[in-house]
Amino acid sequence: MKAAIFGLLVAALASPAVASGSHEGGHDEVMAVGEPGKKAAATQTIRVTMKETDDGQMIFAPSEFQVRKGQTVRFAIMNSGELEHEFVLDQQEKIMEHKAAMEKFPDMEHEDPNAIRLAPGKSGEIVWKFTNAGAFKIACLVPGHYDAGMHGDVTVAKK
Ligand SMILES: [Cu+2]
Repeated sequence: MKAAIFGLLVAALASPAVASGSHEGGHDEVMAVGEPGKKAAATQTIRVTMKETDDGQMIFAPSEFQVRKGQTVRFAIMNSGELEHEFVLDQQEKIMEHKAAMEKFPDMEHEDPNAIRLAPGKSGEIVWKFTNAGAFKIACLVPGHYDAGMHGDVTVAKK
């Protein structure tokens, strides 16, 4: 239900032409970045830490990732900061739509399979299958965090 509401908010922020289209629900939507993976199929675990730095930045460490098309990856994500953070994996365009929605509706919650929100000191995971080659992003879309440096790049090689 929350995901459905988020979909509507995103559609409302998009151009009118798109808003009348096929954005409702979102669960059956094919994502360019891939699809939820099966843990047993994961061939690699990538550990990612989310935190604030002493000089006022917010970061993912590491923030650059190389994977291959068809690969299933387990992201083991740890929030070692003092603020709540999230890890959202998507294509750049969707990240920016989502960022705008979060700035408008900061209390919005969502439960998408490509995202996880973690309280300070908590850890979690996303198992993801990359089905397309290309350049994708990870980002924290808590308002202000992206602009404080909280984003990274995922490059998916053809094979
Ligand atoms: Cu954050």
